[in-house]
Order: sequence, then C-alpha cells, then structure tokens
Amino acid sequence: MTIHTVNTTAFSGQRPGTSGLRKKVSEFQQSAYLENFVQSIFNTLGDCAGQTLVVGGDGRYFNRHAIQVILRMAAAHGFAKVLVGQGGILSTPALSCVVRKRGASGGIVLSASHNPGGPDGDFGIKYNIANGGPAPEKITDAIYGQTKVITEYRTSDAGELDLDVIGGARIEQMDVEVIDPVADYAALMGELFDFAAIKALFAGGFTMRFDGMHAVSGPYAHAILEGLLGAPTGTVINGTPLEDFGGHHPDPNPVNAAELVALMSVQDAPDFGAASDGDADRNMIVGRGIAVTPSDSLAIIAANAGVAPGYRGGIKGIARSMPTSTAPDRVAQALKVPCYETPTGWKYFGNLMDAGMVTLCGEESYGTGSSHIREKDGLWAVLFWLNLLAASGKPVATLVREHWARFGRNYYSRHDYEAVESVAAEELMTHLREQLPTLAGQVIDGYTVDLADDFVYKDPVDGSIASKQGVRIVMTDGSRIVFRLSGTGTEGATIRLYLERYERDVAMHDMPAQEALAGLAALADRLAGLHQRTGRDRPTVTT
Ligand code: VG1
Ligand code: CO
Repeated sequence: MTIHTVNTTAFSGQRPGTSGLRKKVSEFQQSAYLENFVQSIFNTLGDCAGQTLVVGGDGRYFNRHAIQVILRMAAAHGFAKVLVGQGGILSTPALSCVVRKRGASGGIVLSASHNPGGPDGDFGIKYNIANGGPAPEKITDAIYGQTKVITEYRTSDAGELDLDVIGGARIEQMDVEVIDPVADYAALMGELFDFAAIKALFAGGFTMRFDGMHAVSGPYAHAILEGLLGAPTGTVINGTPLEDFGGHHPDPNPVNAAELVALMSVQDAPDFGAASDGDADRNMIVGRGIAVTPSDSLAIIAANAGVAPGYRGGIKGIARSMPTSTAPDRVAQALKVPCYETPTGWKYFGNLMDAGMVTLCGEESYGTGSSHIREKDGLWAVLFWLNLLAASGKPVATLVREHWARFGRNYYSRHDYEAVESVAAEELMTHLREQLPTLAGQVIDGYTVDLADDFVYKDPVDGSIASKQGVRIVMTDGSRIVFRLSGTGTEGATIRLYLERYERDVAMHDMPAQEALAGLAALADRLAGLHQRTGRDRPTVTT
C-alpha cells in the first residue's frame, strides 16, 4: 500500500446547497469529481491526524463506490479511525448519533435524500461536524472555496475493503471498523421513548404500516418496530433498501407516498401509518383518513412532549424554519418557551441546540427532530407519535382535532414548480423583491399586508448572518405567502410557494386545505406572475 498525490483540475459548481452537494450520478461519475470534493473537505479541516471519522449513506447507487474512495483518501490523510456502517449503510440520523456517541471529529453522509436514485438519479455528499450535525455555512463556504482552487488530491492505492462483514480492518495506518448501522441508534431511541407502553399497544392489537419506500429507514424500522416493539411482521412495507428505491421518489408526502395514504383511507385501515425518505431523516404521519401536516406534527409533539420519558423535564424551546407554519409558535407561547425562526435547512438548528436554547426543531418539508442528535430524524418522530398514541389512547385524527380546537388551525400547503428555467425563476424572485418596499400597509384581496421582506437570519449564538432566505409576505391576520428557490434540486430551478392561513374558529376547521388557501394562492400568483413566468398553469407537486 502506498500513498499517492494525484494531479487534478477544479470542477465548477461544487457549491453545497441546502444540505450538501447534490448532483446527477453521471456528474459524480466524472473522473476525480468525488475525489476533488472529498479533498476539499479534508483541506478545510486541516490536520486530520489522529481523528475519527464516521462514513455511511442511504445505500443508493454509487454509495459503495464512494465509500471506498473516501476510505482510501481518509487513510492518506492520517485519520486514526473510520467507522463505517455495514454494507455502507447509515441513515442520516444514525450517522449523527454515531458521531456523538463515539466522540468522532465528524462524519460524511452520502445521500441525495428524497431525490430519486439509480444510475440516472441523484447522488449527494455532506460533511457533518463533531456535534453530529451538518457543517455550518462558514465551513461549507470554505469547502466550496477549496473546490475552486484544488490542484491535487491524496489517496492510497489500497484495494477494496469488504463492507459487508462487521469487524475491523486496516488501510495504511488507519483502523476501519465496520459497525452495525442500527445498534447505537436503536439504543438511543430506547432511552427517549416508553418502549414498554408502545409494546403493550401493539400487543393489544394496534395496527400500523410503515412505508420504508425502499430506502434506508427499512432496516431501522424492521429492527425497532417489528423487533424491539413487537409489531407484527408486515408492519414495515418496502423495507429493503434498493439502489434505485424501486424507481420511486423516496419522498414521504401524500403525493409520493400515495400508496400509504390510500391504504389509510379505507374503512378498515390500520390505526397508524408512517413513511420515511431516502436517508430516513424525514417522516410523514398518517392517521386513519388524515395526513398530519409536518408543521402540525411539530406543534402536537411540542404540546405533548411530556408523554415521552426523554422529554419529561419539559422542552427548552422550539425552532422552526421560516416557511414552516406558525402552529408551533402558538404552542411555544402556551408553554412559555421561546420559538426561533431560522432559514430552511437543518444546519441552522445546530447552534441553538448546542447552546441548550431549543429541544425541538422542525421544517414543513416533513422534517422533525430534537436535541438527541443534530439531524432531523424520521423514525424518532414516528416513535414519538406511537408513544403519544399509547399514552393518550386516542386516534391520530382526534389528537389533531383537539389540538386545532385548543390552538386554532393553521391551514398550510406548499406548491412546488419543479425544473423551471433558472433565468425565469431568478427573474420571478427579483420581481417579488422589487415590490417588497411598497407592500406593507397595502390592502390586497381583503388582506392587509403587515410585513414584506426577504428573510434575514441572525444566529443568536454566533451572530452569523444568512440573508436572502426567502420572500415572505405576512398579513395582519397571520396568513403568509412565502417564495423561495430550492437548494436541493439538480435540474433547472424549483420554485417553492408556501401558503398559510390561520383559523381560530372550530366551525371553520373542516375545509380541504387547498380550498381554504385558494385565495392566497391566487394572490401569490398575481404578485409573482408565477404562471405567466413559468409557463405552467399548476404546480408540479402540491403537499
Ligand atoms: C429541502 C427542504 C428543506 C430540507 C432540505 C433537506 O430543501 O425544503 O426543508 O431541509 O430539503 O432535506 P430545498 O432547499 O430544496 O427547499 V433532506 O431530507 O432532502 O436532506
Ligand atoms: Co432526507
């Protein structure tokens, strides 16, 4: 085995987005494309000697190859040890858990999350810091800076390592430990939730379907739900990770997990349904005949946190991404704890959790989590709901309705316009930004605009500033229109329009969400010239 320095040329466009670098697999397959990015991470870290790194991914196409490349390069940079999940598998939350539990200096997550996989699909890579969470912008900016000036990378010429057998190996002077991808994570879940109560629930005939969407949550769900909690075999469906996710979008929302939603709509539907995404950090919660919006789910979890042993002492605060509905804010107010509004992307929650300022975090994009790790956590949310269902004895629909009756209902929807021509999308945002200074105070379609701005976040812990995080138009009655461009797409631009309307009156809680939001959607279209500029008469996906 020898360590080599290889000459290379920089690639343009290796800027990490909302959650790491995501590109088409074909782009990653270009010679040295992955190596350049990994070297840029290591260059940013500086001296890696003696450090421990955790590596794993969601099992999608290119995952195994990427891990071999990273192992050889880590060995060439003097890492003392790399922990890698068996078969190259580690869900994003499990990787966060392992980094924290084993005191690693960081981790590399290989995933494009909810984006499709396979040779024609997407791949992704993300660096997580020692707290187990996504690297903050300061670091991702530095990595990007390195990708632009890179001229060489260092690697070992060692052969392929067998990732399928648990145990130790060595590359150059570096120890490699292939670990059980589920064990540490499952143990942590057992500390947070009342497993005895959930076990008793299943023993009593409670039925559930968990849709793994052929992605990485399958092994975790099999082991925890069907193994530790005694749910009958067959509770977990699509539970074997496939390199192409069976050709589907592993995105747990009512559109892409339509099969589960249909299953939950029939008369003898299971009591509870849930799904998770490509890398298992997202979750969808479905009751009999009701899909819970992620914003409501966060609010309901916050309002009932005390049912789970890990949260009995109460929560310190909540943080939600700006486009997420304000339902959690109302709970925070009732609990007399702070609620922080951050830009989109889990990396902005890390500082707040590290500083002990918040316990629960969430995003409208089916992401919920807590300070037990530093990533959003799909199965964690599902286990929280199971704990709540066991403790309350009430069905999902009743819990949701009671929550609305107490706090009011935040009608909510996100409209995505995917693969729009980038120039048209940028122009739309510019057009909106130009109107911002004059919107406040205007009365449009019966709404009075209270605030109109392009969201700027000042991190209360380190004072760092993130600007241009989305155009928001907030009405005096709490209704909101938010526009931003996606930072995870790999084709053209994706425009996201977020709509929210608050209804205190219980008599008004029964409308279909799209109907309740139709007026705001029309207003948003008019302000942005959405349909005219994109040439589309409806969104690609509505959730
Ligand atoms: C999307 C979501 C965002 C989420 C991000 C990563 O980003 O909107 O809330 O944090 O995906 O989630 P964007 O920039 O496309 O809107 V995951 O599960 O794809 O890592
Ligand atoms: Co994900």
